[in-house]
Amino acid sequence: QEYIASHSRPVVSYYFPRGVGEYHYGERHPMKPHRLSLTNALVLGYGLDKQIDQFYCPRAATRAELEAYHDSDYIDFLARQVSHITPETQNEMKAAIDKYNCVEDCPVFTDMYTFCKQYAGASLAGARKLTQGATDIAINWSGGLHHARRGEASGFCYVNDIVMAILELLRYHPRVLYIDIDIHHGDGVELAFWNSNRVMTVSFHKYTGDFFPGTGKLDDNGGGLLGKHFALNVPLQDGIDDESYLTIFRSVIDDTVTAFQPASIVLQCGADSLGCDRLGAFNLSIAAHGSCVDFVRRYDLPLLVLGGGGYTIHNVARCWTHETSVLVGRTLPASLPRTTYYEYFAPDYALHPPIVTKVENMNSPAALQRIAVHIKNKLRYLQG
Ligand code: V1S
Ligand code: CA
Ligand code: ZN
Repeated sequence: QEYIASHSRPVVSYYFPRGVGEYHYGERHPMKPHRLSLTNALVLGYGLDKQIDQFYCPRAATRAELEAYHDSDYIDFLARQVSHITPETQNEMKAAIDKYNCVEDCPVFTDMYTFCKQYAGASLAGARKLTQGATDIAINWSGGLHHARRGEASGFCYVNDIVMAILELLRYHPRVLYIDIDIHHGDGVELAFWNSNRVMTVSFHKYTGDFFPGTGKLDDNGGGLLGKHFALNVPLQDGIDDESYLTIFRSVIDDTVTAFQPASIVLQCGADSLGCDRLGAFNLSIAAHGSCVDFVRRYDLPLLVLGGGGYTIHNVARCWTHETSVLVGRTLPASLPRTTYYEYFAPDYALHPPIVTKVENMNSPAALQRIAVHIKNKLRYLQG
């Protein structure tokens, strides 16, 4: 009996704020919260809720919780956008909207403040369960909005739930490792902990002059008195395939965990690194994206798993459903269950649709090997 208990599977908790899939950034905007409804429908359709130990509808974050990271004048601004914005009120607010970067990429939309408090509340709830030892793995697919700054919105992100969750973990854990597999650089999280030796940030991303947000070069490694060497960046080129990505991911993460010895891990699973993404240009399959999640899970450390980008929404839902199954240790049937959104998954209705290669792999094995070795050498600074 005892033997079985000590080898029992991890406790997995899942956080889905009520109605979080019903917000709209705007008709032409690529960020579609509706993908969260598709994901949740597939998770329930597959019956994964029966394997998940705790299925929560978390409360919204409070203003005080948001202010643990964000400037109060910025939160004031977000809070004032509660009612429907008319052209007249938007005109009056124009200066503030510009100041807080709530234009184009980050439009003002109906109930955006409630949306922010919901996704941030879910990440915080997960972090708290982890620090209480009440769960081993916490999943919030509505979180992972890694670009938000202390005092302004950036890249579809208004409040930085990741920074808030890491600050909560740091109350109990001496060191937290942040891993980011979204195709974009995790700049907001890197910036928040740039001067810290208690948070190591590692982002894998497309890095070319004009790709958003334009930061994250190999030699950006943290700063200040304490933070130097505690940020890692893995700049990649278009078209990276499963084998190349998994090789560099496993090498960098294994070296980082050995050198940094984190007490917990936060994993941002942006699904815009999949092939066929509307904004991305990598070539990963859902299986390979999920293998990254599985690789991190195997360290058996308290783990907070978050969403992020992902703009071909039928694949985002497939990906995060598959990853939920990886985290609970179950293999799913290849055919998708019938849900309200079944028609989104035409024509194959499969969990792992064939990925049509659109972009050539511009990452040579030699270039990737050089990056891996370079990072291995950087991690030597952490020892001793
Ligand atoms: N790539 C890209 C892209 N597309 C858009 C966009 C398109 C239509 C719209 F109606 C509104 C926005 N913006 C961008 C990027 C921002 C990408 C953010 C990724 C977020 C994440 O996945 O990492 C996490 C959730 N913005 C830009 O490239 C900036 C511009 C330079 C070009 C687009 N215009 C709208 C603003 C300026
Ligand atoms: Ca990234
Ligand atoms: Zn992204």
